[in-house]
Amino acid sequence: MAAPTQPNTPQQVATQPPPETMQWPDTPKYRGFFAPSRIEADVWDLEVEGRIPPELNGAFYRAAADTQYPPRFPNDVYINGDGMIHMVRFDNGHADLKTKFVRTKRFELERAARQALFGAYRNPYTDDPSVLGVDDGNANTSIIWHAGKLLALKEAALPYELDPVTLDTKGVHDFSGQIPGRTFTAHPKHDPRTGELIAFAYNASGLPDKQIHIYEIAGSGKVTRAQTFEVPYSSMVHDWLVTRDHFVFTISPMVADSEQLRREEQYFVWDPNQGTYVAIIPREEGVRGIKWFRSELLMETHSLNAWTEGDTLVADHFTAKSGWFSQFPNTTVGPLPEKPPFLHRWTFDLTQGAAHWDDATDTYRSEQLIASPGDMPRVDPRVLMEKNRHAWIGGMHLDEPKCDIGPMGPPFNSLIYRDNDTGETTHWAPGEHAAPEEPVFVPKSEDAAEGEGYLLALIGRRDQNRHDLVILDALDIAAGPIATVKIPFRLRYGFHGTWVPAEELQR
Ligand code: V55
Ligand code: FE
Repeated sequence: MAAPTQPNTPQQVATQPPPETMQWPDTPKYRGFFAPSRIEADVWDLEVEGRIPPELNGAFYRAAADTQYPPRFPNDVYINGDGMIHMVRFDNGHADLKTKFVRTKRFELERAARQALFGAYRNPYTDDPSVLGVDDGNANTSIIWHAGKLLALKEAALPYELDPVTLDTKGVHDFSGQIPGRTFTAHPKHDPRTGELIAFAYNASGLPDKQIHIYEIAGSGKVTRAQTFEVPYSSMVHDWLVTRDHFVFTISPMVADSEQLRREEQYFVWDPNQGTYVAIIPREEGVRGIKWFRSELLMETHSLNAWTEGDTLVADHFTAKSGWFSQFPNTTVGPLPEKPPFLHRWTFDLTQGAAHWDDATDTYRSEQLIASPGDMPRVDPRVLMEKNRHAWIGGMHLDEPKCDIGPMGPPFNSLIYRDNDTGETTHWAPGEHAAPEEPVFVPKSEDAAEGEGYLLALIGRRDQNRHDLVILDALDIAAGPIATVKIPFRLRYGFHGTWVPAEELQR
């Protein structure tokens, strides 16, 4: 085991005096464009270059980690920041901005104390004794709309429900007590045919454990099925793949261990000797029909889409041949370089696979789909779980200059489109001082063909210390924005978002 970067014990942490000045750590992720923004604002009628399509009526929501107080550990992971929601409401050619922190229990307690009380990411042993046992959810990773509710998600805790108009926090959403655990993924999938939300939870006990729970939640909010299966080791399971007929989990050795948590602050440690496994679970039969495969050592970052055709399962996702060392640098074998994620297509023969991971073999095909590294993929949500034609990603396009103001944030210089029928890609780059964040697809109308619609993405204008929200023709992103909505200040760069049509909001 590598030496922890910041050894500590709960006692040491608890006796730290409260900070006398309000100051961010002097590290790159708290400096310049990457410093917390913390601005809660209403800006009506944002300046627009070009013309917002009048049929674009609804709200773009996005979750970010915008730290309220200096962390108790200067090397705290970025993803431990407080949930901040960015909303741009589109109304008949106009765009209004609202930003607000999620009032989590943690946020409210820390605000009252005027300092951080929660310690390292998911590590209760590093929290101030005054908050022991308090839910540490920070609702900073994604935001979804389900059963008429706006939910801000963090995989380490349960969702928080927000008012979709005011962004006021309504409280923790535990699905009316229908799910047993303390956690819920930030990457549930909407089944476009049934309106169901298909979700999972790992480490649902609140500490490292080897169970994964799968939930099927009806459009009404009723949990119709909950199942549990076991994995070879406890590790980060950030995203997954869902087809109409199967659930696919990539289990990578970014492992979590309770003993380690007591000894050091970091929740995850990369153990390359443990290997990578893939679990495929038939949706109808359930976990009894689980099949295990082996993979070369890698980590899935985010999934694009997957589908089942007879005995073949196709899974398109970003995988990196390393752990996520920028967040969790400890490994069991000393320093290792972090490798970027690339979009890969995995093809499985479902007649293969083993009932137990010990017997699994490496019997699938893997092919790289896009030459440039990237992440934050999107398909038209109406074709999720079946074969899609169109795909969009954030990418580091090899032919474009790297954003020259770094090093933090999504390392993208472009939005990239890929046609699944021809394999061709096109892209749009916002300029060398700018970095796009995750794109969100909005169909032109409910019955528009797949891909007919708009691609919305926040662009960090790093030289101007502010953001733009661009609207691109999703099938012609190379043409550049149809409209650029100018945000007059800097948002802290964020993660995942969604679009909710006006008709849904009014219901
Ligand atoms: C990720 C993000 C998280 C998290 C765990 O992108 C993994 C991966 C933003 O929070 O808590
Ligand atoms: Fe994610």
